Amino acid sequence: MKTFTHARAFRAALIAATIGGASTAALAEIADYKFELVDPTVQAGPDKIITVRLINTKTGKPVPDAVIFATRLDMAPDAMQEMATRIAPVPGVEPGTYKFKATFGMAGRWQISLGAKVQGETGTVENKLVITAQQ
Ligand SMILES: [Cu+2]
Repeated sequence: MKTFTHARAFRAALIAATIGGASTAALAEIADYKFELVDPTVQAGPDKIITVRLINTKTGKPVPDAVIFATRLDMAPDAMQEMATRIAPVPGVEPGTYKFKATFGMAGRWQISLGAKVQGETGTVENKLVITAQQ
């Protein structure tokens, strides 16, 4: 991977994020929920844990007991969409936080695609978050 490639990919990712944000906002009934990374960085290597929190942005509170699914983890932010890795849920301890295990085979930026069904709400929360794997 060359720095030049990464700079170009970064601009493409920004454009994609803007488009993605606009379509998410259109789903009014579920738009008050979002995912955030507890730690935006992770060590590159096998069996690393990603922790995300599902937040109700109106109350600022974490949302427990949601049905969470992670659909994809790949290096799209660094122009390597084809470099995807398997992602598996692992039990969380804190209510409102959700954990996944994945192997980060390469340092750089990875995009995790997340979905959630929230009790009492129709629709699906869909977010893409970027996590940086460090050497
Ligand atoms: Cu890569």
